[in-house]
Amino acid sequence: EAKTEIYLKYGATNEGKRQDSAMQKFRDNRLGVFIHWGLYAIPGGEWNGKVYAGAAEWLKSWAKVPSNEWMQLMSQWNPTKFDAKKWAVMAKEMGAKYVKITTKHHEGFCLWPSKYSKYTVASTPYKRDLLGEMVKAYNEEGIDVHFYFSVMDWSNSDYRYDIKSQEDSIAFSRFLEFTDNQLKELAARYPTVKDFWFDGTWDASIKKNGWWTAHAEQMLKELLPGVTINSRLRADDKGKRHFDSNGRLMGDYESGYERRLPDPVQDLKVTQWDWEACMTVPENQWGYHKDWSLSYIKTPFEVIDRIVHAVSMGGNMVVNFGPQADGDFRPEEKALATAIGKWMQCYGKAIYACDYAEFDKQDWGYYTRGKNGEVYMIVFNQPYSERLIVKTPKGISIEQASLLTTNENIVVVETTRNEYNVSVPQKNPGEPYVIQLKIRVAE
Ligand code: JFZ
Repeated sequence: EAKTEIYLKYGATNEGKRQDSAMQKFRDNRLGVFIHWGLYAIPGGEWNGKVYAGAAEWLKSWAKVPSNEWMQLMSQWNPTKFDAKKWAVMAKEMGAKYVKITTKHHEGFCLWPSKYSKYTVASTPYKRDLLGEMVKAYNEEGIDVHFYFSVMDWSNSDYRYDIKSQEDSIAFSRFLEFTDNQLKELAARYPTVKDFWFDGTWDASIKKNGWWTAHAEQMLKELLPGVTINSRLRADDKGKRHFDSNGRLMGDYESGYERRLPDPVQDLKVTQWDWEACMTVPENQWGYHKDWSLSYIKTPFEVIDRIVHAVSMGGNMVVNFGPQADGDFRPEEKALATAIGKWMQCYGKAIYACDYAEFDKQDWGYYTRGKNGEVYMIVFNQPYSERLIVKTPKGISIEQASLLTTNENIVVVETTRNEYNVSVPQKNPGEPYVIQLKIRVAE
Protein backbone atom coordinates (compact mmCIF):
# COMPACT_ATOMS: atom_id res chain seq x y z
CA GLU A 1 0.00 0.00 0.00
CA ALA A 2 1.19 3.51 -0.75
CA LYS A 3 2.30 5.39 2.30
CA THR A 4 1.53 9.08 2.35
CA GLU A 5 4.62 11.25 2.34
CA ILE A 6 4.92 13.90 4.99
CA TYR A 7 6.01 17.27 3.64
CA LEU A 8 9.36 18.12 5.21
CA LYS A 9 11.31 21.33 4.85
CA TYR A 10 14.40 19.86 6.54
CA GLY A 11 14.27 16.23 5.51
CA ALA A 12 16.62 14.15 3.35
CA THR A 13 18.20 15.93 0.37
CA ASN A 14 19.76 13.02 -1.56
CA GLU A 15 17.94 10.50 -3.74
CA GLY A 16 19.78 7.22 -3.11
CA LYS A 17 23.56 6.99 -2.92
CA ARG A 18 25.55 9.99 -4.14
CA GLN A 19 27.56 8.98 -7.23
CA ASP A 20 29.82 12.02 -7.69
CA SER A 21 33.61 11.55 -7.57
CA ALA A 22 33.99 12.89 -4.01
CA MET A 23 31.48 10.38 -2.69
CA GLN A 24 33.05 7.58 -4.70
CA LYS A 25 36.42 8.44 -3.19
CA PHE A 26 34.90 8.43 0.29
CA ARG A 27 33.46 4.98 -0.40
CA ASP A 28 36.54 3.51 -2.13
CA ASN A 29 38.79 4.54 0.78
CA ARG A 30 37.03 1.97 2.99
CA LEU A 31 39.58 2.02 5.84
CA GLY A 32 40.17 5.06 8.02
CA VAL A 33 41.69 5.95 11.36
CA PHE A 34 40.02 8.02 14.05
CA ILE A 35 42.14 10.32 16.19
CA HIS A 36 40.62 11.36 19.52
CA TRP A 37 42.99 13.91 20.98
CA GLY A 38 42.23 16.63 23.47
CA LEU A 39 42.87 17.79 27.04
CA TYR A 40 41.44 14.48 28.32
CA ALA A 41 44.68 12.82 27.18
CA ILE A 42 46.48 14.57 30.07
CA PRO A 43 44.59 12.99 33.02
CA GLY A 44 44.09 9.79 30.97
CA GLY A 45 41.07 8.65 32.98
CA GLU A 46 42.33 9.64 36.44
CA TRP A 47 41.10 12.60 38.51
CA ASN A 48 42.22 13.43 42.05
CA GLY A 49 43.73 10.00 42.55
CA LYS A 50 40.68 8.12 41.34
CA VAL A 51 40.77 6.10 38.10
CA TYR A 52 37.46 6.07 36.23
CA ALA A 53 36.77 3.04 34.02
CA GLY A 54 34.42 4.97 31.69
CA ALA A 55 35.49 6.57 28.43
CA ALA A 56 38.50 8.81 29.12
CA GLU A 57 37.23 11.63 26.87
CA TRP A 58 34.19 11.88 29.19
CA LEU A 59 36.27 12.14 32.40
CA LYS A 60 35.20 15.74 33.00
CA SER A 61 31.66 14.45 33.22
CA TRP A 62 32.40 11.31 35.29
CA ALA A 63 34.43 13.28 37.87
CA LYS A 64 32.04 16.27 37.71
CA VAL A 65 34.86 18.73 37.03
CA PRO A 66 33.64 22.31 36.43
CA SER A 67 34.60 23.63 33.00
CA ASN A 68 36.92 26.39 34.25
CA GLU A 69 38.85 23.86 36.32
CA TRP A 70 39.00 21.39 33.43
CA MET A 71 40.30 24.08 31.10
CA GLN A 72 43.25 24.69 33.41
CA LEU A 73 44.64 21.51 31.85
CA MET A 74 45.50 23.80 28.95
CA SER A 75 48.52 25.05 30.93
CA GLN A 76 49.88 21.47 30.77
CA TRP A 77 49.24 20.99 27.03
CA ASN A 78 52.75 20.53 25.70
CA PRO A 79 53.00 17.50 23.37
CA THR A 80 56.74 17.75 22.77
CA LYS A 81 56.84 14.40 20.95
CA PHE A 82 54.16 15.43 18.46
CA ASP A 83 55.32 14.95 14.88
CA ALA A 84 52.53 15.20 12.33
CA LYS A 85 54.68 13.54 9.69
CA LYS A 86 55.16 10.47 11.92
CA TRP A 87 51.44 10.28 12.57
CA ALA A 88 50.69 10.43 8.87
CA VAL A 89 53.29 7.80 8.00
CA MET A 90 51.87 5.53 10.72
CA ALA A 91 48.38 5.80 9.20
CA LYS A 92 49.73 5.24 5.72
CA GLU A 93 51.69 2.15 6.77
CA MET A 94 48.55 0.82 8.42
CA GLY A 95 46.81 1.08 5.06
CA ALA A 96 44.37 3.80 6.12
CA LYS A 97 43.16 6.00 3.27
CA TYR A 98 41.67 8.67 5.49
CA VAL A 99 41.78 10.09 8.98
CA LYS A 100 39.02 11.54 11.12
CA ILE A 101 40.42 14.09 13.57
CA THR A 102 38.63 15.49 16.61
CA THR A 103 38.84 19.21 15.89
CA LYS A 104 36.80 19.80 19.04
CA HIS A 105 35.34 17.15 21.33
CA HIS A 106 32.61 17.70 23.94
CA GLU A 107 35.05 19.42 26.32
CA GLY A 108 35.32 22.37 23.90
CA PHE A 109 39.12 22.49 23.53
CA CYS A 110 40.00 23.34 19.90
CA LEU A 111 42.98 21.75 18.15
CA TRP A 112 43.10 24.82 15.90
CA PRO A 113 43.53 28.46 16.97
CA SER A 114 39.85 29.38 16.67
CA LYS A 115 39.22 33.08 17.02
CA TYR A 116 35.80 32.34 18.47
CA SER A 117 36.97 30.54 21.61
CA LYS A 118 39.59 31.13 24.27
CA TYR A 119 40.00 27.39 24.74
CA THR A 120 42.33 26.55 21.90
CA VAL A 121 45.85 25.31 21.21
CA ALA A 122 46.91 28.95 20.78
CA SER A 123 46.52 29.51 24.54
CA THR A 124 48.70 26.56 25.57
CA PRO A 125 52.47 26.41 26.15
CA TYR A 126 52.75 24.49 22.88
CA LYS A 127 50.88 27.21 20.91
CA ARG A 128 51.10 25.45 17.52
CA ASP A 129 48.16 24.85 15.21
CA LEU A 130 48.06 21.08 15.62
CA LEU A 131 45.14 20.62 13.27
CA GLY A 132 46.87 22.58 10.53
CA GLU A 133 50.04 20.52 10.89
CA MET A 134 48.04 17.32 10.75
CA VAL A 135 46.04 18.33 7.68
CA LYS A 136 49.24 19.16 5.84
CA ALA A 137 51.12 16.02 6.89
CA TYR A 138 48.29 13.58 6.18
CA ASN A 139 47.56 15.19 2.83
CA GLU A 140 51.22 14.92 1.92
CA GLU A 141 50.95 11.16 2.48
CA GLY A 142 47.89 11.05 0.22
CA ILE A 143 45.51 10.56 3.13
CA ASP A 144 42.12 12.31 3.08
CA VAL A 145 41.32 14.37 6.15
CA HIS A 146 37.88 14.31 7.74
CA PHE A 147 36.89 16.54 10.64
CA TYR A 148 35.10 15.24 13.71
CA PHE A 149 33.19 18.14 15.29
CA SER A 150 31.13 17.98 18.47
CA VAL A 151 28.24 20.43 18.41
CA MET A 152 27.64 19.92 22.13
CA ASP A 153 30.29 22.09 23.80
CA TRP A 154 30.75 21.88 27.58
CA SER A 155 32.92 25.02 27.59
CA ASN A 156 30.35 27.38 26.13
CA SER A 157 27.84 28.82 28.60
CA ASP A 158 25.35 29.42 25.78
CA TYR A 159 25.00 25.69 25.12
CA ARG A 160 21.63 24.28 26.18
CA TYR A 161 20.51 20.66 26.55
CA ASP A 162 16.91 21.74 26.05
CA ILE A 163 15.03 24.91 25.26
CA LYS A 164 12.57 25.64 28.04
CA SER A 165 12.50 29.42 28.23
CA GLN A 166 13.01 32.46 26.08
CA GLU A 167 16.37 32.91 27.77
CA ASP A 168 17.34 29.40 26.61
CA SER A 169 16.30 30.10 23.07
CA ILE A 170 18.26 33.38 22.96
CA ALA A 171 21.37 31.74 24.41
CA PHE A 172 21.06 28.77 22.08
CA SER A 173 20.71 30.91 18.99
CA ARG A 174 23.93 32.68 20.02
CA PHE A 175 25.44 29.22 20.40
CA LEU A 176 24.36 28.15 16.91
CA GLU A 177 25.87 31.33 15.48
CA PHE A 178 29.11 30.55 17.33
CA THR A 179 29.02 27.03 15.86
CA ASP A 180 28.43 28.37 12.35
CA ASN A 181 31.40 30.66 12.80
CA GLN A 182 33.64 27.81 13.88
CA LEU A 183 32.50 25.65 10.96
CA LYS A 184 33.09 28.46 8.46
CA GLU A 185 36.46 29.07 10.05
CA LEU A 186 37.44 25.38 9.68
CA ALA A 187 36.30 25.32 6.06
CA ALA A 188 38.23 28.50 5.25
CA ARG A 189 41.44 27.57 7.06
CA TYR A 190 41.59 23.94 5.88
CA PRO A 191 39.95 23.83 2.45
CA THR A 192 41.28 20.34 1.66
CA VAL A 193 39.01 18.82 4.30
CA LYS A 194 36.84 16.16 2.68
CA ASP A 195 34.23 15.42 5.31
CA PHE A 196 32.57 16.65 8.49
CA TRP A 197 31.53 14.00 11.00
CA PHE A 198 29.23 15.61 13.51
CA ASP A 199 28.73 14.36 17.02
CA GLY A 200 27.05 15.64 20.18
CA THR A 201 23.81 16.33 18.33
CA TRP A 202 21.45 14.14 20.32
CA ASP A 203 20.06 16.73 22.76
CA ALA A 204 16.51 18.08 22.73
CA SER A 205 17.86 21.57 21.99
CA ILE A 206 19.18 20.39 18.62
CA LYS A 207 16.22 18.15 17.85
CA LYS A 208 14.00 21.21 18.30
CA ASN A 209 16.21 23.07 15.81
CA GLY A 210 16.28 20.55 12.97
CA TRP A 211 16.39 23.50 10.56
CA TRP A 212 19.85 24.34 11.83
CA THR A 213 21.22 20.87 11.02
CA ALA A 214 19.92 21.20 7.45
CA HIS A 215 21.39 24.69 7.28
CA ALA A 216 24.81 23.54 8.54
CA GLU A 217 24.90 20.74 5.96
CA GLN A 218 23.94 23.15 3.18
CA MET A 219 26.41 25.81 4.33
CA LEU A 220 29.36 23.40 4.33
CA LYS A 221 28.36 22.01 0.94
CA GLU A 222 28.38 25.51 -0.53
CA LEU A 223 31.75 26.33 1.03
CA LEU A 224 33.39 22.99 0.17
CA PRO A 225 32.11 21.43 -3.06
CA GLY A 226 31.98 17.65 -2.76
CA VAL A 227 32.21 17.61 1.04
CA THR A 228 30.50 14.65 2.70
CA ILE A 229 28.42 14.91 5.88
CA ASN A 230 27.37 12.13 8.26
CA SER A 231 23.79 11.38 9.21
CA ARG A 232 24.46 12.00 12.90
CA LEU A 233 24.33 15.76 12.34
CA ARG A 234 20.80 15.71 11.12
CA ALA A 235 17.38 16.11 12.57
CA ASP A 236 14.30 16.92 10.48
CA ASP A 237 11.35 19.29 11.11
CA LYS A 238 9.95 16.86 13.66
CA GLY A 239 13.21 16.20 15.45
CA LYS A 240 13.62 12.78 13.84
CA ARG A 241 17.34 11.95 13.59
CA HIS A 242 19.56 10.13 11.01
CA PHE A 243 16.55 9.02 8.93
CA ASP A 244 13.80 11.57 8.31
CA SER A 245 10.11 11.13 9.08
CA ASN A 246 9.66 9.54 5.64
CA GLY A 247 12.40 7.01 6.39
CA ARG A 248 15.01 8.59 4.09
CA LEU A 249 18.65 8.87 5.11
CA MET A 250 19.71 12.43 5.89
CA GLY A 251 23.28 13.52 5.19
CA ASP A 252 25.42 11.49 2.80
CA TYR A 253 26.12 8.39 4.83
CA GLU A 254 24.76 6.63 7.87
CA SER A 255 26.98 6.89 10.96
CA GLY A 256 25.08 5.04 13.68
CA TYR A 257 27.21 1.88 13.80
CA GLU A 258 29.51 2.78 16.62
CA ARG A 259 31.31 -0.12 18.37
CA ARG A 260 28.87 -2.53 16.68
CA LEU A 261 28.09 -3.72 13.17
CA PRO A 262 25.01 -4.71 11.21
CA ASP A 263 24.23 -8.42 11.22
CA PRO A 264 25.49 -9.93 7.93
CA VAL A 265 22.25 -11.86 7.39
CA GLN A 266 19.50 -9.84 9.09
CA ASP A 267 20.60 -6.29 8.33
CA LEU A 268 21.29 -6.32 4.59
CA LYS A 269 19.14 -3.20 4.26
CA VAL A 270 22.32 -1.21 5.01
CA THR A 271 23.62 -2.09 1.53
CA GLN A 272 21.06 0.37 0.13
CA TRP A 273 22.94 3.41 1.43
CA ASP A 274 26.49 4.50 2.21
CA TRP A 275 27.57 3.96 5.77
CA GLU A 276 30.61 4.18 7.97
CA ALA A 277 31.20 2.39 11.26
CA CYS A 278 33.76 3.29 13.89
CA MET A 279 35.29 1.20 16.62
CA THR A 280 37.49 1.38 19.70
CA VAL A 281 40.26 -1.08 20.47
CA PRO A 282 39.43 -1.43 24.18
CA GLU A 283 35.73 -1.87 25.00
CA ASN A 284 34.94 1.86 25.03
CA GLN A 285 37.89 4.24 25.11
CA TRP A 286 38.23 6.86 22.40
CA GLY A 287 40.55 9.28 24.16
CA TYR A 288 43.80 8.13 25.80
CA HIS A 289 43.21 6.13 29.00
CA LYS A 290 46.25 5.23 31.07
CA ASP A 291 44.89 1.84 32.14
CA TRP A 292 44.02 -0.50 29.30
CA SER A 293 43.76 -3.44 31.71
CA LEU A 294 40.26 -2.28 32.70
CA SER A 295 38.55 -3.79 29.68
CA TYR A 296 39.09 -6.32 26.92
CA ILE A 297 41.55 -5.26 24.19
CA LYS A 298 40.79 -6.51 20.68
CA THR A 299 43.51 -8.42 18.86
CA PRO A 300 44.67 -7.32 15.39
CA PHE A 301 42.75 -10.17 13.72
CA GLU A 302 39.59 -9.15 15.59
CA VAL A 303 40.02 -5.60 14.30
CA ILE A 304 40.66 -6.90 10.77
CA ASP A 305 37.53 -9.06 11.04
CA ARG A 306 35.49 -5.91 11.75
CA ILE A 307 37.06 -4.02 8.86
CA VAL A 308 36.20 -6.85 6.47
CA HIS A 309 32.73 -7.29 7.97
CA ALA A 310 31.94 -3.61 7.30
CA VAL A 311 33.23 -3.67 3.71
CA SER A 312 31.39 -6.94 2.99
CA MET A 313 28.17 -5.03 3.66
CA GLY A 314 29.10 -1.94 1.68
CA GLY A 315 30.40 0.10 4.61
CA ASN A 316 33.60 1.82 5.72
CA MET A 317 35.45 1.15 8.98
CA VAL A 318 37.30 3.68 11.10
CA VAL A 319 39.65 2.31 13.76
CA ASN A 320 40.23 4.62 16.71
CA PHE A 321 43.52 5.81 18.18
CA GLY A 322 43.83 7.91 21.33
CA PRO A 323 47.28 9.51 21.31
CA GLN A 324 49.06 10.28 24.57
CA ALA A 325 49.36 13.84 25.91
CA ASP A 326 53.03 13.89 24.92
CA GLY A 327 52.13 13.46 21.26
CA ASP A 328 53.25 9.86 20.94
CA PHE A 329 51.10 6.75 20.57
CA ARG A 330 50.98 3.99 23.17
CA PRO A 331 52.98 0.87 22.17
CA GLU A 332 49.83 -1.26 21.83
CA GLU A 333 48.43 1.13 19.22
CA LYS A 334 51.69 1.21 17.29
CA ALA A 335 51.79 -2.59 17.25
CA LEU A 336 48.17 -2.76 16.12
CA ALA A 337 48.75 -0.29 13.27
CA THR A 338 51.75 -2.32 12.13
CA ALA A 339 49.81 -5.61 12.21
CA ILE A 340 46.86 -4.18 10.27
CA GLY A 341 49.25 -2.66 7.75
CA LYS A 342 51.01 -5.94 7.20
CA TRP A 343 47.69 -7.64 6.46
CA MET A 344 46.34 -4.82 4.28
CA GLN A 345 49.55 -4.86 2.27
CA CYS A 346 48.81 -8.47 1.25
CA TYR A 347 45.03 -8.46 1.07
CA GLY A 348 44.02 -4.82 0.51
CA LYS A 349 42.81 -5.69 -2.98
CA ALA A 350 39.80 -7.35 -1.32
CA ILE A 351 39.07 -4.21 0.74
CA TYR A 352 39.76 -0.94 -1.11
CA ALA A 353 37.12 0.04 -3.65
CA CYS A 354 35.25 -3.16 -2.82
CA ASP A 355 31.59 -3.54 -2.04
CA TYR A 356 28.81 -5.92 -1.08
CA ALA A 357 29.03 -9.06 -3.27
CA GLU A 358 25.40 -10.22 -2.99
CA PHE A 359 26.47 -13.77 -2.05
CA ASP A 360 24.87 -15.46 0.97
CA LYS A 361 27.03 -15.29 4.09
CA GLN A 362 28.97 -18.47 4.96
CA ASP A 363 30.55 -19.48 8.26
CA TRP A 364 34.14 -19.32 7.00
CA GLY A 365 34.11 -15.53 6.61
CA TYR A 366 33.03 -12.75 4.27
CA TYR A 367 32.73 -11.90 0.59
CA THR A 368 33.51 -8.61 -1.09
CA ARG A 369 33.24 -7.64 -4.73
CA GLY A 370 35.82 -5.64 -6.64
CA LYS A 371 35.24 -3.03 -9.33
CA ASN A 372 35.72 -5.55 -12.15
CA GLY A 373 33.09 -7.91 -10.80
CA GLU A 374 35.60 -10.28 -9.21
CA VAL A 375 34.50 -11.76 -5.90
CA TYR A 376 36.80 -12.13 -2.93
CA MET A 377 36.40 -14.74 -0.20
CA ILE A 378 38.06 -13.49 2.96
CA VAL A 379 38.50 -16.63 5.06
CA PHE A 380 38.67 -16.19 8.83
CA ASN A 381 37.58 -19.66 9.94
CA GLN A 382 39.53 -22.52 8.41
CA PRO A 383 37.25 -25.61 8.25
CA TYR A 384 38.41 -29.15 9.20
CA SER A 385 36.65 -30.38 6.03
CA GLU A 386 39.10 -28.29 4.02
CA ARG A 387 36.19 -27.28 1.82
CA LEU A 388 34.75 -23.77 1.75
CA ILE A 389 31.10 -23.79 0.78
CA VAL A 390 30.05 -21.15 -1.72
CA LYS A 391 26.45 -20.66 -2.77
CA THR A 392 26.17 -18.44 -5.80
CA PRO A 393 23.20 -16.26 -6.62
CA LYS A 394 20.94 -17.44 -9.44
CA GLY A 395 22.62 -17.22 -12.83
CA ILE A 396 26.13 -16.88 -11.42
CA SER A 397 28.78 -19.59 -11.71
CA ILE A 398 32.40 -19.81 -10.65
CA GLU A 399 34.90 -19.96 -13.50
CA GLN A 400 38.14 -19.98 -11.61
CA ALA A 401 39.57 -19.53 -8.13
CA SER A 402 43.03 -18.51 -6.98
CA LEU A 403 44.83 -17.55 -3.81
CA LEU A 404 45.27 -13.78 -3.86
CA THR A 405 48.81 -13.65 -2.49
CA THR A 406 50.44 -16.36 -4.65
CA ASN A 407 48.01 -16.87 -7.55
CA GLU A 408 48.03 -20.58 -6.60
CA ASN A 409 45.14 -22.25 -8.38
CA ILE A 410 42.34 -23.34 -6.03
CA VAL A 411 40.26 -26.42 -6.87
CA VAL A 412 36.54 -25.76 -7.20
CA VAL A 413 33.95 -28.57 -7.35
CA GLU A 414 30.31 -27.97 -8.16
CA THR A 415 28.36 -30.04 -5.63
CA THR A 416 24.83 -29.12 -6.65
CA ARG A 417 23.19 -26.33 -8.62
CA ASN A 418 24.57 -22.97 -7.48
CA GLU A 419 26.67 -24.61 -4.81
CA TYR A 420 30.42 -25.26 -4.79
CA ASN A 421 33.20 -26.66 -2.67
CA VAL A 422 36.18 -24.35 -2.85
CA SER A 423 39.33 -26.03 -1.54
CA VAL A 424 41.48 -24.39 1.08
CA PRO A 425 45.02 -23.47 -0.05
CA GLN A 426 47.57 -26.30 -0.06
CA LYS A 427 49.48 -24.71 2.77
CA ASN A 428 47.48 -23.07 5.54
CA PRO A 429 48.45 -19.38 5.42
CA GLY A 430 48.04 -19.20 9.22
CA GLU A 431 46.19 -15.91 8.98
CA PRO A 432 42.93 -14.72 7.45
CA TYR A 433 43.50 -15.11 3.70
CA VAL A 434 41.77 -14.25 0.46
CA ILE A 435 40.63 -16.40 -2.45
CA GLN A 436 39.73 -14.54 -5.60
CA LEU A 437 36.85 -15.89 -7.68
CA LYS A 438 36.36 -15.21 -11.33
CA ILE A 439 32.64 -15.48 -11.91
CA ARG A 440 30.43 -15.80 -14.95
CA VAL A 441 27.05 -14.18 -15.19
CA ALA A 442 24.53 -16.04 -17.38
CA GLU A 443 23.13 -14.00 -20.28
C1 JFZ B 1 30.30 9.81 20.81
C2 JFZ B 1 31.16 10.50 21.85
O1 JFZ B 1 30.40 10.80 22.99
C3 JFZ B 1 32.35 9.63 22.18
O2 JFZ B 1 33.18 10.28 23.13
C4 JFZ B 1 33.14 9.38 20.91
O3 JFZ B 1 33.63 10.59 20.39
C5 JFZ B 1 32.24 8.69 19.88
C6 JFZ B 1 32.92 8.50 18.56
O4 JFZ B 1 31.05 9.46 19.67
O5 JFZ B 1 29.67 8.72 21.43
C7 JFZ B 1 28.60 8.14 20.86
C8 JFZ B 1 27.85 8.75 19.91
C9 JFZ B 1 26.79 8.09 19.30
C10 JFZ B 1 26.48 6.81 19.68
C11 JFZ B 1 27.20 6.19 20.68
C12 JFZ B 1 28.26 6.86 21.26
N1 JFZ B 1 25.45 6.12 19.04
O6 JFZ B 1 24.82 6.66 18.08
O7 JFZ B 1 25.17 4.94 19.36
